[in-house]
Amino acid sequence: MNLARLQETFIDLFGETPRFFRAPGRINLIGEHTDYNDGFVLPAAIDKQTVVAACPRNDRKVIVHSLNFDQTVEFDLSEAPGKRKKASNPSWQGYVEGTARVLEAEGFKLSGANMLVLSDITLGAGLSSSAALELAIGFALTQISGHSIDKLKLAQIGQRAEHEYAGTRCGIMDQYVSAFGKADHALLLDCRSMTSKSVPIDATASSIVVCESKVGHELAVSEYNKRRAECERAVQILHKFDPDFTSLRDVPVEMFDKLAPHLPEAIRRRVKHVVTENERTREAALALKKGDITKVGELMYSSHKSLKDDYAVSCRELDLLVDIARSIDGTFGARMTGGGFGGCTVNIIEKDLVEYFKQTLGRRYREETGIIPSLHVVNASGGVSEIKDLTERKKTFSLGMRQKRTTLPDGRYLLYYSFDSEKEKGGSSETSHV
Ligand code: GAF
Repeated sequence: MNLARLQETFIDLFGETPRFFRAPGRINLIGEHTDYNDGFVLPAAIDKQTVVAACPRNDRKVIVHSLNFDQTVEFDLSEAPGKRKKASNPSWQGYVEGTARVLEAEGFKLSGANMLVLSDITLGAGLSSSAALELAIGFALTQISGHSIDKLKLAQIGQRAEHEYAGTRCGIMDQYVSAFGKADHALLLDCRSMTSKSVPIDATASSIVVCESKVGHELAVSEYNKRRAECERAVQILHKFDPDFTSLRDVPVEMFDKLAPHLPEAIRRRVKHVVTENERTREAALALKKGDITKVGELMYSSHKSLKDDYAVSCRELDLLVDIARSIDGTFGARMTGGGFGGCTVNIIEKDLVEYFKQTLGRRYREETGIIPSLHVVNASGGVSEIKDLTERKKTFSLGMRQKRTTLPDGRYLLYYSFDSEKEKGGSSETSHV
């Protein structure tokens, strides 16, 4: 679906001409599970995004229709939020209602709104579809209510919505990069000072390829929160040895080596990952700046190993994707990206060998697992914005995507999607198989 069609659909549903807002998903080159430890991350916003068409209403009702889910969410800002999540609420309601409620709690008085949402970020694939939704909704609501909002504030509001309404105690990385992303650049974000430096990504010789494993795990949120709690416990223990340790960011690798025997086994491994990952991330940013992609790739492999062995957030499918990628000519580096337990890998591939890489990885992953992965080249893009340019509005850049999932007895789930644009073109829809 293109934006002109989205506009027509909005007019059919709500009888008015909307304004358009967009916020991107992200990949993270390196720096995983370091953001909530005040550490360093190196993500890039990507050219996959969530678009929100929006108009203000005269009352305080917010009505949001998702074209991806073909579901509508409705709530009234003049009424207190429901205390308990209702089982009948769509899964994405928390992100939308949470963002609106937190905006109000932070002093942004909102008008009611009619909104239509369309995203081409695969949901639940580790590409930060939830942060993109929070940012696009938050930006749309503030703009149509006549407020200006600082992008850092918007990112923090999205993060708070995720904590309080979706139950994930996430860090700031996803919302920050969805707000501040820059075309052709990654951001080296210092999650303590909340400042970032943009690092150019030279796309002349290599490409970033995302590979969606099409698996996830029901336990991803609880395991994520558990890792965060383990890091907090580690800080409590280490603080006794040095009162300057207020987060794992403060622990240098040499100090970790000395203090490691004082930590319980599982916690020791979590800390090892975080302190070494912070070092790798700063090194990778320097290497990227110098155009040393071979070095960036080596650091990505080390990051994956650390996430697998010490942080224990990988899974069989992600490990397999990284192992296969590593054996293919033209691969500089590969690693899981995002929270883990499924989702996707990010790969840096020699530009001329991208098609070969996609075919080989796709075929071999399917042979081993029976699942057809989704592979796509992504480009670093800009952060949240209003789409004002009429020509951009007419441009086709967004796929309507419907998604279903099947939960397996062991708690893993498989994602199935179909793309409207493929159907429109008469092509076949894409599914995963076991
Ligand atoms: C998820 C979270 F939302 C981020 O804050 C970050 O912690 C990431 O997992 C792991 O690096 O995407």
